[in-house]
Amino acid sequence: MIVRTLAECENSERSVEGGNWKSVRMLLKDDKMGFSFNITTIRAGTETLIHYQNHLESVYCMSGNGEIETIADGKVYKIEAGTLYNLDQNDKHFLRGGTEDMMMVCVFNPPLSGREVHDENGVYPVDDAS
Ligand code: 9YT
Repeated sequence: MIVRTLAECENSERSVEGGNWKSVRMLLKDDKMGFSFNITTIRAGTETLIHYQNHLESVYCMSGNGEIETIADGKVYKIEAGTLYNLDQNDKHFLRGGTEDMMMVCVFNPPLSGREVHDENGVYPVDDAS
């Protein structure tokens, strides 16, 4: 059994600062669940280019507001509390914070391994180590 609280994870190496966002990584690859589980804050008024070429991600908005634009087709989707979006096509996108910070639950498959931050193309590296 693995039990952790957000408070203890926030005050540890699990808290990763990304500039436009902060990610508290409550479950990681070495927990061997097959996915990672993060609580992410997307800061109000920011725009981030993201392209998870090596990962699928589901994102559930708990609070705040913003939008996501998929670059391939230019579609813009509103995000508010209760919205779940899924990058099932490794969709390249802009993620924009609205008038308030967004608090998101983020699940990655394959799992993140720890301190990943986006490269200049919005990509997280693949982790080949077993
Ligand atoms: C929604 C999103 O992808 N935000 C960037 C941070 C990421 N969720 C992470 O590393 O937890």
